[in-house]
Amino acid sequence: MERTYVMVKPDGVARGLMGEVLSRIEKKGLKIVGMKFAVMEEAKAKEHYAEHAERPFFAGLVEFITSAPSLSLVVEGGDSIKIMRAINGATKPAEAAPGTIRGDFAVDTGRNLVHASDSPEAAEREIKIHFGDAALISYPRCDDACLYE
Ligand code: IDP
Repeated sequence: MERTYVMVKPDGVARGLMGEVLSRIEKKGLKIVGMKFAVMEEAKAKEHYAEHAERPFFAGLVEFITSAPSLSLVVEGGDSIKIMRAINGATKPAEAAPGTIRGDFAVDTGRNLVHASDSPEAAEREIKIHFGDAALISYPRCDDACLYE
């Protein structure tokens, strides 16, 4: 089973959308196997967004991500990386389709509520940054048998 890293960013927490995001993930049939509610350390935020270090929005992004609590998740399931990107919607909320989290609840790119890894390499890297060696807990769900062929 594939695993991906998902974050409800500080704007999502502040707007009371943690439950909405968790609910969409669970209803889709993906399994939450790791969860951490914390104010992200600056070093972790910089490492997480390292690919954007030279972009003009980098400093503001790191400042925002570390300004208040966020919810880190590890989500497991078939094709979970692609599926989570689809659930979140396009990076720019104006381009995010209705029915996606960003399409339904966000307006500004800098306040787009959620993150999800964009590749298997990114998922592995991001899970390591945010969960380290912490045990991830897989468990049976009673609908497992109906979700997969
Ligand atoms: P993603 O979050 O959909 O993977 P990325 O292009 O990797 O999108 O950008 C990471 C995050 O950086 C975005 O989710 C958004 O919060 C922020 N970001 C990207 N582009 C801009 C911008 O032009 N202005 C402000 N923030 C931006």
